[in-house]
Amino acid sequence: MEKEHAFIPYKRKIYSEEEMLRRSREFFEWANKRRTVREFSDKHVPKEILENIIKTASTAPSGAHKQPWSFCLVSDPELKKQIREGAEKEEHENYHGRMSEQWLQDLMPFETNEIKPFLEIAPWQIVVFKRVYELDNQEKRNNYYVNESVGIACGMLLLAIHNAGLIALTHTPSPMKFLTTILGRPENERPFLLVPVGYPAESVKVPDLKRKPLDKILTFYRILKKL
Ligand code: IYR
Repeated sequence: MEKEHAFIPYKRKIYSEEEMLRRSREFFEWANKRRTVREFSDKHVPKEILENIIKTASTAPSGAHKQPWSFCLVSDPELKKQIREGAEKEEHENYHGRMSEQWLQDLMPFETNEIKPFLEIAPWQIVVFKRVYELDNQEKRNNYYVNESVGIACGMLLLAIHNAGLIALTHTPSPMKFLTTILGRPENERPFLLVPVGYPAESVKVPDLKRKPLDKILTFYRILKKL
């Protein structure tokens, strides 16, 4: 079997433990400031910023380095309107029958409903597609761990948006097939996430959420004592 990639040296800067402690704490404190925001300003954001954010997302690891993602960047008002209409149609069904009582109750603190103005107001929508296989001269070639790979890329996308000083909403209108049709995506792609990006609306508020403390999410395993 032919080797596709040569191996090259990889060196990275090593920090002192003190420096690592400081960097990791500061990075956490900064990441902890990220919030999902549902109200956007229509203020323009230059395209190159979005391109850099998407380039960052595409540095994510992926199964067999297949990079099974496609990002669609939408700013056209007519397309945004079509996407809003498609999403609101599905969400109407969700909020009026498809979602369980328990689900609706769990969503109460977020005050969400089927009306999605942010899909038109935010200057950009990033529509992330996962590529379930590749087409190589009509032949299907497998991608691997597609959900994991695209999920990680989306996490990195959200942090890159936060780093640029912008806000995002991870929106998953369900089902999302209308996005394939509106954006004319090929048969090997499935919609994964819809991410409006922009500045927050003036004096915007977010729910007063608390994140789980470490002892609720982390189980630490000590070295087992030999008998
Ligand atoms: N997709 C719907 C409902 C929704 C579901 C969950 I889980 C959320 O965390 C938020 C919303 C909507 O976007 O309104």
